[in-house]
Amino acid sequence: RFEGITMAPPDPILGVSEAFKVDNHELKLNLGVGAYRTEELQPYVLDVVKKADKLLLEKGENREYLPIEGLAAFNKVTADLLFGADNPVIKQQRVATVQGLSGTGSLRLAAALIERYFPRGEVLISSPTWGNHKNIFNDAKVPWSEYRYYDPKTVGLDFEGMIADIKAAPEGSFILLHGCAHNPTGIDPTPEQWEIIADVIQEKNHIPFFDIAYQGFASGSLDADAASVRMFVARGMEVIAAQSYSKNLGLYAERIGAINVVCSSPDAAARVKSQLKRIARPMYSNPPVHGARIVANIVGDAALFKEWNAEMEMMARRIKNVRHKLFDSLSSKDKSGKDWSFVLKQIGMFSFTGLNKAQCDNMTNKWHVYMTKDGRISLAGLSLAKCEYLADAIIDSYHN
Ligand code: PLP
Ligand code: TYF
Repeated sequence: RFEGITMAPPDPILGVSEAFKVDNHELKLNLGVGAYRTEELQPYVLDVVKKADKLLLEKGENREYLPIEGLAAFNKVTADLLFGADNPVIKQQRVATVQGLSGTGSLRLAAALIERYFPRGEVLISSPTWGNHKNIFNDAKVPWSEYRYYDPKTVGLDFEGMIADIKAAPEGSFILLHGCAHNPTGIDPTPEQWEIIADVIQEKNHIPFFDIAYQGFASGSLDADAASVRMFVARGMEVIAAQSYSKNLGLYAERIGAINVVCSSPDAAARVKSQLKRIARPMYSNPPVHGARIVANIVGDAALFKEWNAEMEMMARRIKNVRHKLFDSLSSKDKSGKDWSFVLKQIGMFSFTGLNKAQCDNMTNKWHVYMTKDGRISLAGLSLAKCEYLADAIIDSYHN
């Protein structure tokens, strides 16, 4: 009876790593998946995580189930990190925070909440966006449509298009926003543009729904990267925000994150939390404990917290250095007069090159550079030593 089942397509991002593995070329580069690598292109475990692990082992904590909503100490610090510990919404207990299976699982909980309690709810996502967003809302049976975001002419933000589309959406829509370091484009609104986005969302009674997967990893500062979310919250709006510790603590495989729903009253927050738990219960019962303990212990210890911030800043700086080197290499090698400054203007771990699908195929087939077909490259998978080679590949692909 399983004979009728057809083959599912590979994930467009994780599939790139599969193809990379079977290539034996010595110059091959994996710029597909967004995962931080050292200058030697090796995976990186933060020192502060190793220390926290050691402390946890010494404490010998048990492996009992967590409550459905996750580890209380984690849920407290994760909301504090996102909104700021002295934010009135926290003091007033207006935030429903539930530990989720990293960013993805947290987004999925929010999608299920929308499906259940907003029968006419529609989500607007940016065009383009992280590929999994569409999967998540499709899976949760939440209708979605796109707002304009990327302008291929400028390799920048189509701000007017974005505003027009958010204005045109039915009242009370959920507007999915990337808190910082937009994936895949690396293009973020300016602070002034964020204010205008908030104006329009407020006017239309929309609900801002933040996906913040790179807090502290984009700029190196946890506070700076949360500025967009905090600005919306400071306006007194109801906000949804999904967090992830995959990038900023390198806890990819621990699956640690959270969903936060900022409500208008503590009562509403308690009710929302109870419903999020009800959604989680039949799906996975309760979340894993280890990543939650790591986060809670690091944030709860002043010395470890300081060390984390320094390591995050180091990772962010390495990516910025690579970005500069790539820009320099492109500018000096390319004799066509093309303006490559968009590479410098983008932030976070990705650069959106503007390469089309055929050009991306050339990158992979001729140059053994593995990347997603939308023209995105992960600078976190690039080293200073490989920038010149990559610049040759990009220039060759552009002009072919
Ligand atoms: N949202 C965005 C925009 C991402 O780029 C990612 C991946 O890093 C995620 C969510 C979630 O990743 P994870 O499920 O590993 O937290
Ligand atoms: O966009 C990326 O590369 C990261 C990693 O299903 C990722 O966000 C990719 C695919 C996926 C989960 C995480």
